[in-house]
Amino acid sequence: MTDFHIRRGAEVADALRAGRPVVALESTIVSHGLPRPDNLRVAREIEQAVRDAGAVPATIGMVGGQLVVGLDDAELTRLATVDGVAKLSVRDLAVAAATGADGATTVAATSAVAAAAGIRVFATGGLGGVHREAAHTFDESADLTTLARTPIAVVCAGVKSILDVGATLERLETLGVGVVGYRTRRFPGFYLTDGGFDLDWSVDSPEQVADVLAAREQHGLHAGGLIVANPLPAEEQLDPALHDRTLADGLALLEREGVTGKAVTPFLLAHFHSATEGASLAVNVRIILRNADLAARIAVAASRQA
Ligand code: PSU
Ligand code: MN
Repeated sequence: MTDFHIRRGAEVADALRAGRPVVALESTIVSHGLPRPDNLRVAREIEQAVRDAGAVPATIGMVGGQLVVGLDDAELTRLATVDGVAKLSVRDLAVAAATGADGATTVAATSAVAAAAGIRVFATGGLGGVHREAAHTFDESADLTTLARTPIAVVCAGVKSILDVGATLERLETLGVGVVGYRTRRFPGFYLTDGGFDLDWSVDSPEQVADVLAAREQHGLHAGGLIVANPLPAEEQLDPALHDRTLADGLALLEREGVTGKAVTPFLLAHFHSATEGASLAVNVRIILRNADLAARIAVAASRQA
């Protein structure tokens, strides 16, 4: 029988065995969320941000049908530069493995693989969620349903502002996914500091997030994910007027060009990056680097408690 086991990179395997802090990172932002050639540079910077805060980065992706937790630099380069890298949600993983595909894992797939590999903390930019036309299109990211059953903490700047943020928060409640603000009681809106909705809970330190994870595990009552929503400082956000204009144009373009399904998110992100002449890209990179730093500090705090 062919061997489809998940491969851990050497450094990640050593760290997990020794109980040292590890942070999972996704590859869809690298292959589909950020424009070339910045994507590869940023992917390396994200890993460095995790290292600088004292944890081992484990970027997850699929290379030639092999699921890898902790891509090496050649593998990361391949997923960032080769054409035809598939966008893999959880349902795609087995088919992609069996057909020997190259693939980038979304938040959903990265969470599932990371949790299976024993990683408890994951950093990304913004979650997928309920799209604005979801009442008609039923377009809701599998990120939400996957987090309902996957025990991992995801550090993100809320959900992408291209989505219906209020509907996404309602779905997260229904699905039993925990949501805490990091030093805020407002849910962040990715490019924007404030996504327009209140949160019930706020935490103040990496240690407190580690306490939440410990309580969950000891109670054994909550099997799903925990979203740690880390907003950009207001002075670093995308200009809200520019944001709203760009989004309105992007949604109109989406409709005109008939873009649907899994192409929607990459299309809108690419539109932002070109229409704002790189301003949204700079903000996007800041978001990810800040989340990588916080995730690493949470992983360090959690490993000290163990
Ligand atoms: N956030 C970003 N850039 C991205 C994504 C999120 O800043 O590229 C990706 C994530 O991988 C997320 C996916 O899981 O978009 C959601 O896609 P969809 O809406 O098709 O589920
Ligand atoms: Mn979708």
